Amino acid sequence: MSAEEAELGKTYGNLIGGEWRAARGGETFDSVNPARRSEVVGHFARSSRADVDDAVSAAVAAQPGWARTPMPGRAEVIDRAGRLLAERKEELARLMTREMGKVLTEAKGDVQEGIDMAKYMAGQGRNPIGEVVPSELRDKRCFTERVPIGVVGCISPWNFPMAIPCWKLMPALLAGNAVVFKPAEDTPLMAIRLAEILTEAGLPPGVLNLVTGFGEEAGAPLVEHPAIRAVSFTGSVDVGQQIAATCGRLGKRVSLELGGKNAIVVTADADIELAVDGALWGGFGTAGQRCTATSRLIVEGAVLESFTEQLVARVGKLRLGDGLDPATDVGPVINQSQLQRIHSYTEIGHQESARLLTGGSVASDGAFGDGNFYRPTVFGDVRPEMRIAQEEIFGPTVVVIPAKDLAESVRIANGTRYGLSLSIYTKDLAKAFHAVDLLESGIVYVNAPTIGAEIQLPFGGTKWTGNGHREAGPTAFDEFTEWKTIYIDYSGRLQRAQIDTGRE
Ligand code: UN1
Repeated sequence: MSAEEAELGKTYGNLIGGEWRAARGGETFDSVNPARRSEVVGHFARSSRADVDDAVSAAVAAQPGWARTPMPGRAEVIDRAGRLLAERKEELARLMTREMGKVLTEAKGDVQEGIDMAKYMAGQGRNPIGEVVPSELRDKRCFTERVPIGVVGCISPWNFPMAIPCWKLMPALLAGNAVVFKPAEDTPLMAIRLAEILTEAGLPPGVLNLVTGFGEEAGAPLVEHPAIRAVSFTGSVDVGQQIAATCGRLGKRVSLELGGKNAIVVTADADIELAVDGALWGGFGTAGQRCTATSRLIVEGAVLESFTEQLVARVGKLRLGDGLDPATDVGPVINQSQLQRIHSYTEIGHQESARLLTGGSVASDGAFGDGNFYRPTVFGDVRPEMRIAQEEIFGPTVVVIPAKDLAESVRIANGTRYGLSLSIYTKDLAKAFHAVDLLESGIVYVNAPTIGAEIQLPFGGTKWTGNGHREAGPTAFDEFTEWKTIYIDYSGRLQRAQIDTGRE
């Protein structure tokens, strides 16, 4: 047994007030390797309301002291965490591939995104946190300051088990909040590793608390807890709606990063080979399990045949397998219920009379049988209103939708309830800028696929994708801070704003 294998199958607790503890109910659940379900990655605390209550109490106790730590001091902790992530990048990435399934190069990219966020946030720790603004009165100074919200809840998805927790935790902590973190039940070990690293980096006990478990049992009590002042959630539209409703009722701030039905528009003048490269990476990278995954290809008639032919030939050559095998292009999907859901969309595509061009089945022969493998799938002859062209599949399935010109392509691209990431392939500068103007999404790419966001820019989407917030980039603090406006009058007399200003 390798040292890496010896790490598997251990039992882990929650992090509460700086201590690792089992769930109060004593129950656990397993995280298994999606490429080999017989391999148990670990046993994790199955938390319930009582554990959430403990975690929130620890956070409430720790938050004022953390908020009083100077921001550059808080930034030092994030900086050290970034260094530890970098030192352990390979080891963490390998563990991530075992727990989540993505191929090793992508798992390294996921850890790198966390490292990038740490570096960026550490730098932000010495940036201005407000502005001095002129007053209309003499001898009066006005300024603003960003202050922490208090205790915040972060609920993260399984598809980016290191990057997305870093997007949430690092700005939340740097801003001076205490956090209760509930990671997705499919990837608890990555969350535990991140919590260990932040602890080792010097985060005081109780500033970050981690509860593992399921949405209804641990996530819902976290969202409902009266001491949680803001919730940051990335996941499905259905759960996002429930969280938003609860937060609306309880008067809490909520930021949502939900689904996508992202598209690449391929114009007649595009570099077709480049567009096929983009469609392959955007559609089948991470087995299509990114919010930003390219799931629609909107192709102008003149290049439809050549584009589709090249795409299908290349998809047919993608190698499905264990993400730890360097020969693998497409890894497994996260769990069996997702596997069934992805296949149900193939059935829907058939019912809708779309044409299956390749894939369309669960791979179950030989070693595939122990994992959750779906063959990379392409549907042609797809009309924009079909369910396979409207609903998020979150798997290795793409649809090709014919369009006659740019105006129609843009209409189709904008014609879903989502607005995360849209792209255009063209050599025509004017078309590229028209697309930038007209595409209704938080992120637009030109001559690149819909995936590949960098952490120093805002990330998020319009319409059902979100509720107006953006993660990462200079906007990262908006989610996790309140603005405080301060007026200081040193005139020594009563000065009335709007009135004592010398105006009639
Ligand atoms: C997600 O799909 O949930 O832009 C996040 C990208 C990655 C992040 C994706 N940097 O594809």
